[in-house]
Amino acid sequence: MTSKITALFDNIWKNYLDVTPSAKQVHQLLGSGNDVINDHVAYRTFNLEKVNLDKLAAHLLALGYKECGEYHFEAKKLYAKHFEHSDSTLPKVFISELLVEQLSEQAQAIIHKLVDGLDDDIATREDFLYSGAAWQVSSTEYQSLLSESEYAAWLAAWGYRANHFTVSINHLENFNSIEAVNEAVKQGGFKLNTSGGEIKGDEAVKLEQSSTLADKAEVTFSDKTMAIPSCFYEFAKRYPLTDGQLYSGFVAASADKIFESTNAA
Ligand code: OOG
Ligand code: NI
Repeated sequence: MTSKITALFDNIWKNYLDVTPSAKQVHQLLGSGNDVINDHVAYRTFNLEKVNLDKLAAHLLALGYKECGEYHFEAKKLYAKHFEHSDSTLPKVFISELLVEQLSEQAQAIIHKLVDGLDDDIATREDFLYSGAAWQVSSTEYQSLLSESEYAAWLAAWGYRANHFTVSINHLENFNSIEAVNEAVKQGGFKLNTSGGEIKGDEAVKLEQSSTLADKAEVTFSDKTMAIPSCFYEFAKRYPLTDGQLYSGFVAASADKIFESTNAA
């Protein structure tokens, strides 16, 4: 089972690096051998039957992951869950879905057109979590979604791939604090997401997080090719609860700001 999971995350990581070259450099900058462990990987989707959160989660549940927490983001019109594996060296997975029915009629029409064209069983395919966008979207549809929901636009352009990987600061040998990680990343020439401050959360909520601003990569829209924000890299430091175990959940107020790492700079 573990080798199947390792192979899955290897594929997801390669597919992520295709559009996030900075992640490889940041990985090298922070790591000193085999100490770069992924705290979590994140996915985005629409809450439409064919591709909803549960369809993505099915891939993880089949590999022994368990559902562990749920989160609501009212302003961004999102719902999310996170999944954990009993093997704590495996990354947690955070999956959010856009509540499509809460968008304008125009945005809903674009999104339904994308998803309606997909095969009914698309989400069950073995490579679904690293398959990208199987639909055709035009740059005007992208811009139209962008004016209403950055999340919807990102998802229309990039589809099913990891939105980000996350370095577990707890496991790094050369770094102990999120401040030191942030300094090294900035010194390396990479920009951080400053929405809500560079550091989201604190010891009181048992989780500190920061992230790069997404790279830019070319998307082949149906009418033209254009470089837009792709994916980002996150850094997380977890603190122990009173039982000595590291907090394993997410913090909605922090996540709300992490979503903004794919905003255009
Ligand atoms: C997910 C944002 C939330 C976290 O660690 O709080 C998140 C996203 O940007 O899709 O990953
Ligand atoms: Ni994250």
